[in-house]
Amino acid sequence: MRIKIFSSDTITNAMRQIREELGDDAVIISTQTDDSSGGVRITAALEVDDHEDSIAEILVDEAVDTTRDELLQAMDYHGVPRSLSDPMIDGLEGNATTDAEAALVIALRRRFDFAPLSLQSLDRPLMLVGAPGSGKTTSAARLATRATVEHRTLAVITTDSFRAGAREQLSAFTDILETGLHCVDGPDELRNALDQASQEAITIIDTTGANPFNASEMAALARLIDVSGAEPVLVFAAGGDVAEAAEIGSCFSALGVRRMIVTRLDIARRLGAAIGAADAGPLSFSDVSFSPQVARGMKPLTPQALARLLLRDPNRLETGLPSEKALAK
Ligand SMILES: Nc1nc2c(ncn2[C@@H]2O[C@H](COP(=O)(O)OP(=O)(O)OP(=O)(O)O)[C@@H](O)[C@H]2O)c(=O)[nH]1
Ligand SMILES: [Mg+2]
Repeated sequence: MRIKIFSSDTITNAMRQIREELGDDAVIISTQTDDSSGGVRITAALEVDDHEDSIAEILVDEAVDTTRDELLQAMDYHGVPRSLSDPMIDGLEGNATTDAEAALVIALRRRFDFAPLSLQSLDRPLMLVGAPGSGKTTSAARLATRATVEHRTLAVITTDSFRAGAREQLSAFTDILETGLHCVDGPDELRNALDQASQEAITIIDTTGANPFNASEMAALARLIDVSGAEPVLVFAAGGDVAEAAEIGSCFSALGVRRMIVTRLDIARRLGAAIGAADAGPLSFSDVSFSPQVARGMKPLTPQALARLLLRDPNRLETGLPSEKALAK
């Protein structure tokens, strides 16, 4: 029940105020003459069920629209095209929540798969593939470290006989891990190296960077995937153009890639490209790295973590620009 007192010079004016404010359902409880002003004081009441109203508000109201706006704003910041963010967020109807993070977790789970690289569940070698410089060798070193920490037998192979210093880059880590590095040149040597590796070993294969838009490089990579029977995992550097990333995701998906490690989260502020690549593949999100240091490792990317990354307030992220104080020094 809402009760309110209306004062006016005439009954007609007071009644008009009551109708405007409380509507036609208002009931008049009392009418009094106001001795001090010579006008009238009318006490009116409106029967409302506050309890039901509060539930109705929680179910569907502007608060939910605000959540939708907040999510769209975050997706816009990351450069996620509306053709992707609109259906993701529209699909939330019926899951109305005022908690943006919880809502985004629901939307992300619906649209994407999350499949962390758990060494326990591997039933075939892992082959790290991707564009030049995306972080394949560093990811191979991180996975090798993870296998060593988990006391697993390890076999590390590189097919990168192309780039100067590529073998040395990886052997610097395999030496520390006290495991050998098998360097192979071409599909036949790869097949032989795999035949010699222990069946129990976690086998990690590093590859030469492949330009996704170069047919002969992709054909050579397809052949390596084919002879090895390995699971090809895309290593994708966060940041960059969203449309380009979607094409990269599709090109590697055509070779049988189904999941993706996202590197350089520390360098990229916008995650639209990673989202676009995953969506176009489609590719599942597996792990992420966020440091040039191998020792920092990789972490599984959960829907909750991705939601939190997408909802970070851009105004509170470090810019890397020197502060006035630092410049004054
Ligand atoms: N800041 C940052 N740097 C990274 C990350 N992951 C890898 N890097 C750096 O990125 C550079 C390239 O990494 P690599 O692992 O050599 O990349 P790659 O895909 O093997 O390169 P190619 O073999 O030449 O195709 C190196 O300097 C790494 O230290 C990351 O998560 N954050
Ligand atoms: Mg490399």
